[in-house]
This record gives sequence, C-alpha cells and structure tokens, in this order.
Amino acid sequence: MDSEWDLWVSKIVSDKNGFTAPINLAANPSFETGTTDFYQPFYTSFTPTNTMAHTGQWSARVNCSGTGGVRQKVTFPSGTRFLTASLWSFANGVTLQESNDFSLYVDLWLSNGTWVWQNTASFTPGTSAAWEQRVVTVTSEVDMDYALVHGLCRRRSGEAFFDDMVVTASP
Ligand SMILES: [Ca+2]
Repeated sequence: MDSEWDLWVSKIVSDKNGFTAPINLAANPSFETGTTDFYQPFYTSFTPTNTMAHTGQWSARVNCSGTGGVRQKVTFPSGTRFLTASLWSFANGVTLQESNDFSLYVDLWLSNGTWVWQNTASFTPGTSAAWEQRVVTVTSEVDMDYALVHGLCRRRSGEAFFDDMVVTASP
C-alpha cells in the first residue's frame, strides 16, 4: 500500500535527523555565479574572476596585500557535532612564510554560546605549480550552531585564487 510506503520513507528520513548524506552546506561554492553572492564582506574581500579556476570557469581572486579574503557563514543542522571544511588555492607570488595569514581558517560558534577560534590549515606561499587543497575537521562535545569559513591571504604581497569551498556536517 502506498500509505505504508510513505510511512516507511518518512520514518527512515526522520531517523536520520536530516543527515542522509554529506551535503555541501556552502552556497556558490565554486564561485560560478561570477559574483560575491553568499560571501560576507571581509575587509578587502575578493574579486570573482574567470581567468583561473580549479573547477568550472570562476574562482575568487584575493589581493594578499589587504587584510582579508573570502568568508562565508555556514549554519549547521541541529545536532551537528562534526564538521569538515575544504578549500582549494592557487598562489601567485605570495610572499613570506607559511602561516595562518594564508590559510583555510574556520571559526566555530557553539550552541552554548562560545567560540572555537582558529581551526586552520595553511597553504604553501610562493607560486603554485598546481591547485592545492586544504581540509579542516573539527569535533565538539557541544552542538555546533554555525561556522565562519575563510580563505585568507593577507598582510603580504602577491595574489591567491580560491575555489571549491565544501563544508559538511554530521552528528
Ligand atoms: Ca570554480
């Protein structure tokens, strides 16, 4: 009977609390709108460009002499205790040492009203031979409300391109 099938399907969905598969929670993750849509202004921010891309035709170009990069606020489903964030970068003449100033940089807000700052994975300065991926994972004993996911290149010379932001959550 159709009604039994519907009941079974709805039970499966509800049992999984919405965590049916890894879903990318980032919007405009590959910058293919060619706009800054869904990314928060963050100091000098970034310029969409179709001269470089890891996938598709667009990426985010960041002038590293500024103090910012790309930033997106990602809100998690209730019950989230684990997140992964991934970002690709291509450096062009990025100076200075490897540091958090050129990195995938995640600040996390928990449901108990506290921050977990600076979950980071730094990219390689210089000029890239190929796109480079970095991944940050965070686990928490407390539910996660949202994260600010950044691709930073700041306080140095050169430029960096970012593409393919992927943020996933699970219980
Ligand atoms: Ca892209």
